[in-house]
Amino acid sequence: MNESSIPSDSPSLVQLVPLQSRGDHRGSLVALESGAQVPFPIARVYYIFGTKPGVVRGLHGHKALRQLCIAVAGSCRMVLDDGWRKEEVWLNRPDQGLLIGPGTWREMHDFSADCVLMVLADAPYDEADYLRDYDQFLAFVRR
Ligand code: T46
Repeated sequence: MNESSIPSDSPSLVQLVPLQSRGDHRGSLVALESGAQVPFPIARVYYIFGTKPGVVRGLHGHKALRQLCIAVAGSCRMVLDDGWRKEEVWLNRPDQGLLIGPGTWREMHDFSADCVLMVLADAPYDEADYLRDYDQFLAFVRR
């Protein structure tokens, strides 16, 4: 298979989910529930903060994990790669989530000093689900 065999109507790798912000005179609130804004059962939540300047995080794929990533403060640039094409998106809104499914290589770049990236996942942490070597990732998605 080569790049010409990718259907021209393939959906974008960047799947953004709007998260309703309930604002009033006091400020804003976003609520996340499985089956509503989050299209999977939430099994784990983690957040990344204090990332040092110039650091790139991620650099792996997952075999089965689904996740929703939200920059609840600050910003970072997410690069997604399905083994055929790459797309990128800035995460910089607490009222927007990025869905990342299995078989997607992800890299996080350009973290602002105040970035807090919160991630909701559909499974507990399992190192066996990671594809941390790019060639192994390619073999997985092109199998
Ligand atoms: C992902 C991107 C967006 C745990 O012990 N439990 C956890 O739930 C997680 C996520 C990580 N860890 C340990 C594993 C490593 O020793 O924390 C350490 C840092 O994890 P990692 O280097 O995988 O972090 P990132 O920022 O490169 O990637 C993370 C997630 O691991 C990954 O699933 O999609 O954020």
